[in-house]
Amino acid sequence: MLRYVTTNAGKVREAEEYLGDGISQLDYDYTEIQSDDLGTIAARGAREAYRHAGEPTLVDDAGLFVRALDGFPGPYSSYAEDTIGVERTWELASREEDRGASFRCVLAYCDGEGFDASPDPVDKDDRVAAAAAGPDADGEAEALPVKLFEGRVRGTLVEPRGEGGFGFDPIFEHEGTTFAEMDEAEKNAISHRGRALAKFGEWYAER
Ligand code: ITT
Ligand code: NA
Repeated sequence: MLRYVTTNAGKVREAEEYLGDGISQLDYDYTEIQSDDLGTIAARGAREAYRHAGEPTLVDDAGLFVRALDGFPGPYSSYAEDTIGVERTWELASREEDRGASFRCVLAYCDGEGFDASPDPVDKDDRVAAAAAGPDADGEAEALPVKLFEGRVRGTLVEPRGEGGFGFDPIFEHEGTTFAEMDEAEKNAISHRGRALAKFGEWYAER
């Protein structure tokens, strides 16, 4: 059974909507290293979770990148939500003329096996993600292979609207609708996580 490693129930609902009952949540709080790169954080987490669970693991590291704030909070989004919260993140962004932002999600898969030399990465996101999957230096004799899948979506930050979704969804508008105003299927069809899940699903079906 593939384990979706997260403490966040909102992520699990979206992954289940996408991947069906082929997955189950592993509520495991892996060590989130400090890095400005989601792929590095997710790769480390996937290795740690695999060693912990002994089953194939998929770790999901995501963040909100605000253009006018040079990408803040980015990899520190969870910390930003826990400290200043969604409303005050919006207040910060609302002082800027440029309200552009993106959500990014990196999925890291580890099952203890190696991967065939992969064909050329699909796009630049995947090349960036592939580079981040390199060996780590966490003291293990050998770094387990990890495969990364990335998805991004652009949007505009707005005053909070909507009751659905989770996290920063109420302030993230895409083509006139906030992510919190969409149901799971609508959000998955365009979201960072949906795009990463689509790439993963295609690859996993072949494995
Ligand atoms: P895990 O690490 O246990 O998976 P988390 O919620 O801490 O749970 P992240 O570190 O990836 O996960 O999350 C970064 C932050 O971004 C966190 O505050 C999330 O609520 C938020 N976030 C992630 N995906 C989101 C999405 O699709 N919509 C809105 N906010 C999202
Ligand atoms: Na986290």
